Amino acid sequence: MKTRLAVSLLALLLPLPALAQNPAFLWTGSVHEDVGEDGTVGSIVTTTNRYDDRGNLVQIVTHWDLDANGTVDRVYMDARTYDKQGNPLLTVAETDFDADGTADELTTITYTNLNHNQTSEFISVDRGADGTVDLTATRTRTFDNRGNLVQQVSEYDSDADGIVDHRSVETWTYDYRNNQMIYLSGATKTTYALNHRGDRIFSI
Ligand SMILES: [Ca+2]
Ligand SMILES: [Ca+2]
Ligand SMILES: [Ca+2]
Repeated sequence: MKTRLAVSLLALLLPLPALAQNPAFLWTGSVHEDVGEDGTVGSIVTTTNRYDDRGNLVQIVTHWDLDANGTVDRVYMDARTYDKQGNPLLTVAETDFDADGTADELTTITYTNLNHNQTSEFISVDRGADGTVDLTATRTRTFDNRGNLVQQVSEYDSDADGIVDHRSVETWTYDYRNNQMIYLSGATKTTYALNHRGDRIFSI
């Protein structure tokens, strides 16, 4: 059930390219998670996405009613800014874990275009929203000439002391002749079959 909720949420949070052709608009959806075998609703998650007149997703607000009693128990909201080309510049997010109106965690993500095929994100998390950053991370992505992600390097400084504590490298290798894509992350290797458009369709 948790997996299904996560997948549904992901679908909600993804920008909607088709609708993004329109001028500024709001899009709201909710997910009802059924946890009981008796069919009772376990939790209700409502997400509202706001787009600007260029079709950029500029705000996400998510409300969790964890016990489905009609009272919101957790709130997440963020604000996103873009450059004129629609490239993301900054996301500022706050989570109010107990929905008392005071944010409990602040996250900022700064996006940088390193060059035409490389982007970088710097993430900082202030737990407790007390003004002291507790965790930072950097994520650098490299794309091929077709715009496919080929490498992602993530570095985590889990105590924000300036020293990286964990680093991971993920790679995606495309073999268009054999319609395959190979994903590598540490000791994990997964091979995917690609369809004629180059989209992954299943793991082999
Ligand atoms: Ca709070
Ligand atoms: Ca803090
Ligand atoms: Ca550290």
